[in-house]
Amino acid sequence: MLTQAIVRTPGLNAADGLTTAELGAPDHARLLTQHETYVRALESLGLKITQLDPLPGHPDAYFVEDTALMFPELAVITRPGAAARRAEAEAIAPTVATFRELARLTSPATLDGGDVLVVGKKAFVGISERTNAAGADQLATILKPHGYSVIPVTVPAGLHLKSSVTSAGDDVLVLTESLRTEFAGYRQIVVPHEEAYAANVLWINGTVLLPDGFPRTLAKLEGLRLPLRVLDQSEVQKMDGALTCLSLRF
Ligand code: CIR
Repeated sequence: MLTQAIVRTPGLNAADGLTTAELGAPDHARLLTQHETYVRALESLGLKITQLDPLPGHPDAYFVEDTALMFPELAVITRPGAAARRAEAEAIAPTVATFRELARLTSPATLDGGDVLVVGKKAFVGISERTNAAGADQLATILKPHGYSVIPVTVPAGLHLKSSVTSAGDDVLVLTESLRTEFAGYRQIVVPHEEAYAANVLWINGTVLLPDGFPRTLAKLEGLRLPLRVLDQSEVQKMDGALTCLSLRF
């Protein structure tokens, strides 16, 4: 059962963040509304919200997922792969430290939280433009005493591993076709090619949140017979962000 979430309000400079999306600049008012709707959705699913202020000079800082990994036993402060985002990790550390003992990744490791998918005691780590093998290795060393194994996975497309695979149940994964083999053994919901963005869903206390505008994925998820909530993520998507990126949940 998840009980807490840490989020950060998008700053006025959110349009200055990193992106490859080519969908235009986000509308700030709409971005704030979408963020607020997201936060209220988490709250309504039982999470107590810790909401941080925008971080001056760091337009991507509301993508808090990339800055820390939350486990029941400890938290890991990451070392984000984009140099422009690196200071975000130390900025969130004092807040995370109020909930968990901290471990830290150090140079030469780079790792974004968006590249880490934890399923039970397995941590799948995407090797991507942001996360390197040293990041996966350091994480494995930190997690080993707690009984987790780290499994590196080459990220096939998109920014992060969780751009292409997320959980929608204890052993249910929503994923793109390209990752089917890596995640053989799990029940799989494969998103259609043209709906690849919808592979990033958020499973919170038995409810699945998914982005608006992906009807074929929605129809497939209805087969899970779990409560579903559809959230408009249009402005977040313009900055290469998705549902999981916007919070740390634990
Ligand atoms: C970036 O490029 O770092 C941000 N504009 C988007 C980060 C999205 N984070 C995530 O998927 N976990």
